[in-house]
Amino acid sequence: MASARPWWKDAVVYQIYPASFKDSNGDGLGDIPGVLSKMDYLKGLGIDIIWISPMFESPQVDMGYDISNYEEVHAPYGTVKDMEDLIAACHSRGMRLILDLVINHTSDQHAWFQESKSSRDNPKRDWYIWKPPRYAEDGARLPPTNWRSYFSGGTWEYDEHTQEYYLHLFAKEQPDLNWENEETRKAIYDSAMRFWLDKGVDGFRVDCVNMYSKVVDFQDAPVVDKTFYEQPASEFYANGPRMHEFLREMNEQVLSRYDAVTVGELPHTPDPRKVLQYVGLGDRQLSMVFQFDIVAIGQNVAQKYNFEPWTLPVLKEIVAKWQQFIEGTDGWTTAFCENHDQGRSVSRYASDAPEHRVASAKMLAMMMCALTGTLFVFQGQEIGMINLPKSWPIDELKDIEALGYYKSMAAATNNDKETMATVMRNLQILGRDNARLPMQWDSTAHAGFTDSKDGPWMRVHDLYPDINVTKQLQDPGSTYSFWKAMIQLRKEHKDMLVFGAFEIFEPDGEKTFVFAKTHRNNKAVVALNFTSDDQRVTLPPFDGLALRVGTYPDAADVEKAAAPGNMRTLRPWEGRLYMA
Ligand code: TEU
Repeated sequence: MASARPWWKDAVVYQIYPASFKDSNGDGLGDIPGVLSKMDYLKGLGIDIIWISPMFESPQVDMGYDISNYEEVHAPYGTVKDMEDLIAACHSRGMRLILDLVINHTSDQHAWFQESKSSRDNPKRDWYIWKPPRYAEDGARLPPTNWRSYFSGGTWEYDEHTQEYYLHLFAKEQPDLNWENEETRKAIYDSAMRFWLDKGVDGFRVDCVNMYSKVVDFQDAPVVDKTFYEQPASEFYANGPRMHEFLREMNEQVLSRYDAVTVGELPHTPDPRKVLQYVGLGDRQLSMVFQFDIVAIGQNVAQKYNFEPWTLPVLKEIVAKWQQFIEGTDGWTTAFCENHDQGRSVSRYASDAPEHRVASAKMLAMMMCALTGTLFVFQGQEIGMINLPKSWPIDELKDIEALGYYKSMAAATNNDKETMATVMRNLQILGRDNARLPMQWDSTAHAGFTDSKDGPWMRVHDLYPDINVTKQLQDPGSTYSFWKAMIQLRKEHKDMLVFGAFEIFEPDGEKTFVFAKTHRNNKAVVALNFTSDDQRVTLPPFDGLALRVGTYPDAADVEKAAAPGNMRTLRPWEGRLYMA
């Protein structure tokens, strides 16, 4: 039911990770003026909306997802004035800007938390989640529950001064706000949302959007991982009892008054019916969400970084499921496979071997640009950036989650050599650092990301002389040029490619992925080879299918030479798009 088509549905969104995008002042860290200097580059790629990851004032324990003041900019990134300039720079180019809305928690340095922890009877005590200790039979002090935090260890931190624990689903420096308190919610709406909406931002990517409502009787989670005391506990804090009520309130009181778009981050929600509750247009909660199945591929349920090999039918089923779940409803979906929390898609879903990585990047670009939903591209994806080199040691990693996992595994196994080698391999595939390497702009020192004498805040990928923007801008056969052409094609054929009905063929095939997108009598067929060998595929028997785009430069000639009929041979990691 493609009835309503608000402005954000056919938009292409580009995510900027400010620390790693472009340094303008030589301090080794990206910044807002750096973003401003690349606006024409983004416009040239065909981007409609920029989503910038947190650029707010923050002690940076979790790269800005720990905010100490929603109404200030992290000084090394720039000023509120720079943000106003960025809003204007987007709008003057017909583009929009969305910010990251991190309101499940604040930094422990936020003034609200400083007050809250100052005494048990402080008026803001109840703005965070405080609980008394439990005591074991031997008198040992225990946290209120055994819940595991995302960054290893428990979710409760003891405060000596007031002798209670506070809840933190992430780092102990990221205390969870108490959404049960109406005054807190109002303060969040004012400070984190209205402040920026009044300056003209066009919406938000909403961090941890389903975690605000906890099951408030705070019970222990069942033991599923005997290695640790702390246990996965998402059933007690994800999609909690008041979640939809809170989002409706937020929409009614804030978002709807500005025509703001929202894309919520929705982990722990595999059931399409539950996802639809968030994204139905009529219910006015969120515009769309990032459902997590695609990025959870290869992750273990109990210990996310324990990498598990997977097969192509798994990926195909996930893509099909989240393409089709909105059919016949008023919901909307997203197409994405990268962000700042994930390994690079070429390395995870295809091949980053030197001889295959360009083909792989183009093949994935073709897939993404043909999917229904709002399309999200993460910085560097458009040039086919890949995971960090396998040879890098743990000292090169910066992410609090990666380091937490590394330390907890070392402690649990007494630094067992074999285990720790596996841990490093897991992080090289799945670690968040993979996405956070500086953007590769050119082949000069530090990939043109910074001219700091001391180099960038995080090491630049060894392969930047090969994989960089400047080189690709000049090359019509590059990954960048392919993305640009595919984005244009997506816009020209939006009825099929952005809004069309999705159909999958041979879902069990382990080597190739063939799907169709249909709008009325028009069809697009995408055939993708997910292996490093030639593969035979059967195109669906639609009349008049003709090749429209191929990821290999000679695709048109090869197509002409193909034997009559529906069989085709795809070369390693090749993709072809046909239309009828
Ligand atoms: O992530 C929240 C989240 O649910 C996770 O999937 C996250 O990727 C983490 O790695 C869990 O294992 C958001 C942000 O995207 C992330 O960068 C932040 O660290 C987190 O919230 C806390 O704000």
